[in-house]
Amino acid sequence: MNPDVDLQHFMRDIQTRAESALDARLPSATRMPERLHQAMRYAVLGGGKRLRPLLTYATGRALGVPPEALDGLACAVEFIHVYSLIHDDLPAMDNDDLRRGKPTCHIAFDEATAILAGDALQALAFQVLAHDPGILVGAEKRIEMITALATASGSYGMVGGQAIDLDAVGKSLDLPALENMHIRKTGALIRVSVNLAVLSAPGVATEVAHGLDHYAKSIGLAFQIQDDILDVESDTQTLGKTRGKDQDQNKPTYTALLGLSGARQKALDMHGEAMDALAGLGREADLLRDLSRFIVERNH
Ligand code: GRG
Repeated sequence: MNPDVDLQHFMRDIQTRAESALDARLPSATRMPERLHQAMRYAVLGGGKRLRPLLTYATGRALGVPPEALDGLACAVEFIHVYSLIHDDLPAMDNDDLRRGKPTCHIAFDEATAILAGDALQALAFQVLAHDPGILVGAEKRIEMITALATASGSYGMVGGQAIDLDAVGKSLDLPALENMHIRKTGALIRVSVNLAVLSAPGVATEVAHGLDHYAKSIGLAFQIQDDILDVESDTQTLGKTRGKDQDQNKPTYTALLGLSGARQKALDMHGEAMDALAGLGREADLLRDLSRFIVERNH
């Protein structure tokens, strides 16, 4: 079998599956307050690579969890991700007008509506984890899942990483400090996308769970390094978001610290670490391997 073809099929299937799972869990655009619900649907639907859902479903496949039991988990993580994109694009943060190839939420609607849409998506994520009937675990496991997502997205995770990032504008960070920021800002949510699927599988051996967590941590960093590379090398149209923002805002990046070829090597090293972390798993984890490769080879 050609791994590229397998991955393309999987990505297409999951992107379609995630789209309808997200659609089904979002409030209807005709339900009050209509404008808020329209903004939530505008930001979530019809765009994005759905990398985090892809990781949840690929981990589930490696552990024998059926996709129906993963839909709610994948949606919860994607709702948090989209809320972070909406808020990150606001004038008070990155002040961007393009996201996923279309006007950002506050441009298409207005700033107050965009803030509220992000807030409501965050709440919806936890509502889904707490109540989604498809998630086939008991109350105790659900609480573990809610705790994991809250920790990954809160002040010790994504929001904390964003705070460190905002504070670092115009300053120089060394490599460990840059890595610490990204482990929180983008890495934590990528990591929990894998770990929620692990929590949904019964009887996962501790070494397997550790291996998957290490895989997720490694690809989280690889993802960010590639993001920095693309910010230098790609163009706005391919990225679907404004290129070169990091340099313009004088933000510390892997490319600034290591140069382009150093950053490329570091991304490959992280991919290698992710592969090693999956050594205890067989062919059932091949999609996770392919996704890691996709992360370091992607052009958007
Ligand atoms: C504002 C609460 C708050 C958090 C912001 C993660 C984050 C923290 C902001 C996202 C902004 C950003 C551009 C981060 C750099 C890397 C990143 C997460 C890019 C977007 O993720 P992709 O490439 O996006 O997976 P798609 O659109 O494909 O889902």
